[in-house]
Amino acid sequence: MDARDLLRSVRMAGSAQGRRSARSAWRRQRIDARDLPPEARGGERARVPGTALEVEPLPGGGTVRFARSVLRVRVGVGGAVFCGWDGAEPEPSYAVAGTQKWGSPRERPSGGCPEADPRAVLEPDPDGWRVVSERVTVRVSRHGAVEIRTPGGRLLRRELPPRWWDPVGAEEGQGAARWVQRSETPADARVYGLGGRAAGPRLAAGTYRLWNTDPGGSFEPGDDPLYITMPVQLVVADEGCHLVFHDNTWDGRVTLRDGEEGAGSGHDRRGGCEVRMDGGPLRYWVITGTPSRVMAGWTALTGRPAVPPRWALGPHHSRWGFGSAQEVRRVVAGYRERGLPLSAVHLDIDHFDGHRIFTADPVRFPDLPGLARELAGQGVRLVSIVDPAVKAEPGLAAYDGGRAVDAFVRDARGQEVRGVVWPGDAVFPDFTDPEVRRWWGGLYAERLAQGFAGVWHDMNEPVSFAAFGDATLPRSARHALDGRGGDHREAHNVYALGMARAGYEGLCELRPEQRPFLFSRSGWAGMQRYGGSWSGDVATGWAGLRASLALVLGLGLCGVPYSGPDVGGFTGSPSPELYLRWFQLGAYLPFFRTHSAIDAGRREPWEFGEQVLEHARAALAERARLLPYLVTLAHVAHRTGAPYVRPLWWNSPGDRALRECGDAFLLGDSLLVAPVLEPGATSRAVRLPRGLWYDTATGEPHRGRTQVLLDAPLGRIPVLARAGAVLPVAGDDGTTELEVWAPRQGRTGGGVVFTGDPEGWAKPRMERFVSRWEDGAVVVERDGGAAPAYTVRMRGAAS
Ligand code: NBV
Repeated sequence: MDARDLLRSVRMAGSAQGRRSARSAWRRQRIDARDLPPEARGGERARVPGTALEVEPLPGGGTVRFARSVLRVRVGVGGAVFCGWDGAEPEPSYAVAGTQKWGSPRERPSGGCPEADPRAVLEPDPDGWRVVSERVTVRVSRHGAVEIRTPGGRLLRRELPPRWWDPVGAEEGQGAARWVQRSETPADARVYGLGGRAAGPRLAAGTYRLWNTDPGGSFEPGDDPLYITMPVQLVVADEGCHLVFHDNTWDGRVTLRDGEEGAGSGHDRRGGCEVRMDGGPLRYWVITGTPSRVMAGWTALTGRPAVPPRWALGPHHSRWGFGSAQEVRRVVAGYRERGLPLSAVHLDIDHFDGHRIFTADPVRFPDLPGLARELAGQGVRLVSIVDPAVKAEPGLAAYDGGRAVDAFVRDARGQEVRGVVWPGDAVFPDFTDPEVRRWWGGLYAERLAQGFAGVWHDMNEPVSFAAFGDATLPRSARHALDGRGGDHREAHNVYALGMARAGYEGLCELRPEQRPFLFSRSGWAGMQRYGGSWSGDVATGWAGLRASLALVLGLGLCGVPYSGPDVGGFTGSPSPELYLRWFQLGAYLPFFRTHSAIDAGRREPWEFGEQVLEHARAALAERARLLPYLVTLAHVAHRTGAPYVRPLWWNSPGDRALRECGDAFLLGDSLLVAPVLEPGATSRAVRLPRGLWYDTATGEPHRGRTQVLLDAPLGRIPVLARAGAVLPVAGDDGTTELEVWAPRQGRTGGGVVFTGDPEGWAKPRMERFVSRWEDGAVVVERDGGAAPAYTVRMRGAAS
């Protein structure tokens, strides 16, 4: 027990819940001591592949047999490289599940693992072997180093021979070996990703744990890991970009080391990465190319991001502790009376009956369907929190129903694992069991009947309160793992992914005509197939504001483009200025929601004085104006994997200064947003990517590749538009118009517009527009020459 644990247990000891948490923590420790295999660190033998003995060419590459292991290299059509050691294959995998086809929700995800590229074959090379394909060259040395090179031969990544520690007595490659894989990247490489990291988006040198964790209370940039960890890294370097994904769900650590350039001396020190896993297969994918190609490849492999219903791109208001339907009505009326748009209200755990999921408090929320109808009449949807833990209480429908299908996680001796969460003693559905997922998905019928339009998954790391130690299930707890069987060490990180799948598929089944709205606190690679995420309990403060953006950017680069923070922060009371700056940032992020803890201050825009209210009103109006653009970005993300919110280097990965930028972002192709993340600022500097950019407030043009100082009065944050951009916006009467920013003289520009079914599955319409100069004027036309069917608003000076 460390000091933090001790404090936690002392704090908890005073309450009944605290005593339960203490008991639960002891129970967890006892079960693990009894059922986990002994950690024989030191007793195990270390193993390296040894020298190559023979090769076998196979589709997409081949197999190299070493003295003490075997490596399969397989290049897929499209260029994704798979490397699997010790017989590891691409599937089964929780991440690789293929793209969701647009159309009927009944159409199950298909594809996933790409076909082997028939033209890519393993051939001898002076140092070993190589596989040459159109997009990438893979070289395998005689000792098991693997190099990933561009077709032109530039080195993107070198994976050194791995090392395993086989459990004593296990055959080589047959036991749950720990392993480590070191690699080198170019000296100038910068790394992004690894899930949701508060200190990002660029990941500084250091060690990052891969174990989904509720930090407890609230978090700041120094807290790591958080709710979503993923072994996905996007690496950006002058030589080119690549994504590497170690497809392994176990607990692990990634250590990054920055490279150093020898100032032309030729003595560069390469960047380094070490992946250390506690078990599970040693297999990884590498996808190379431009950032947009890489994200397209990644989401082709793990699934395209779900498109939220249109209303989910509007403003949401949430609070833990509305306390009653009356209070919900009061807040909604507050928005209405002030003429502020509101799309959805979220009900947290306090609307349940005694914190029991799939129930409603009969006194404080006596008629949820009625409330939902009333709000729907005002254009406001209701969203429900859903926690995975079920109160262990006979007579409770979710508990009895779960027991009937043997849904709950058991220990190695077959006893139901008891934890403690909000309702008290609780049990946990095993979402790695397909039958359990089906049963759980069916429970959402109750939420739909109560009138909820969407769901919010919380506490699914999963959390079981503990007075000390890891606040989750015992590591020895058993899971189905989709028929393979295993324990929580392997299932923990995909627990929330399975819950998301269960919820998503349940909603598709129950309400087939509508796209589900689902977002989840925890998750893993591939979670975008089912929905989005949010920051979790970000601490109220300027550091928390900065972390909010880091999380959205980082998750986007892991393939999860729909997310956003608790605007105003989860805890305490923000100053009016902090609240406003958070609100202004949130208005440009995909998921725009105010939310706070039960004991935190208010978050309604009118609670911070007249001036803040007026500025928040302007931010809401701009959000509403940009709604057609956000809808377009949601479809673009679904088609291509490109996140709505992108780092400034997205189109200029060679611009090294941009790689360090964590305080500005691109919203799609057309806009650059430079939020204010510091107190007292009325202007801010930003380095612009190449091209020409207009300040949307003043129309002033700014050259790219320079640093500019922009006005950022309290009333707005700087937003720039790319010269040539064509983007859809809502006109004053609500119809879609095209906003066109003049291209540079003699240049062209353009943009894409998606329109379509706001809530259903009908295929959207896509139109491409081109902007150019003709006889001293800017013209815009549809690809193919037709005039646009929209009103066109020209912006930006000719330059
Ligand atoms: O359900 C209560 C909260 C929720 O408001 C928050 O958004 C989640 O991140 N929840 C965590 C559980 C307890 C937090 C202390």
